[in-house]
Amino acid sequence: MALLPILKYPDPRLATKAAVVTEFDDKLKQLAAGVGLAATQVDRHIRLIVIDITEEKNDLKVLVNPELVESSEETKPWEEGCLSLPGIYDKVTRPAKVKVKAQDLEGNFFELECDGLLAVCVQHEMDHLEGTVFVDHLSMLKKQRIRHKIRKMRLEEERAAKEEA
Ligand code: GNR
Ligand code: NI
Repeated sequence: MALLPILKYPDPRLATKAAVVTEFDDKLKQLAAGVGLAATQVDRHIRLIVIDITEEKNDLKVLVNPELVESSEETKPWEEGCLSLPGIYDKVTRPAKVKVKAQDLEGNFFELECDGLLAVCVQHEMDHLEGTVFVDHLSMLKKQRIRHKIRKMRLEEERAAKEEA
C-alpha cells in the first residue's frame, strides 16, 4: 500500500466500515504491496491489512478478511501511534494476546497467534477496518485535547506554508 496518500484524522472516510473481499485478483495483490497499514487509510474500504513489525522489513503479513478468534483476559498498555494521526501518541490498553483467522492473497484461510507488538498492530489495523482509530479508545477528555492539538498543528502547518510562498 505504498505511495498512496494516507487519509488523516478526522477525515470522515476513516470512519468507514470496510467490505469483505471476494475477488482475490491482481488488484488486491497490488494494494497489499507495502507495510503496516489498513486499506481504509488509503481510502480503499475493503478488509485488507498488511503488517511488518520487523526492523529489516522482511516479514510482511497480509491479512484479508481478518477475524478475531480469541483474545486473552490479560491486557497490556502500549504507546500507540498512527500514520493517520501524525504526531499523536498515547497509551492504549488492549488484550495482550490474540488469535486471528484470515485469508491470504489467494483466499486460503490461516490462523495467526499474536503477542507483543504484533498483537497491538493486528488489533490497531483491524480497528481501522471497523472505522475506529486508536484515539477512540481514549477518554473523551483526552480525545478532545488531541483534536485541539491536531487543529493547532494544522494551522501551524498552513501558516508555515504561507510564509514560504
Ligand atoms: O506506524 C504505526 N505505528 C504503531 C505504533 C504502535 C502501535 C501501532 C502502530 S500502527 C502504525 C501504522 C498505522 O497507522 N497503522 O494503521
Ligand atoms: Ni493506524
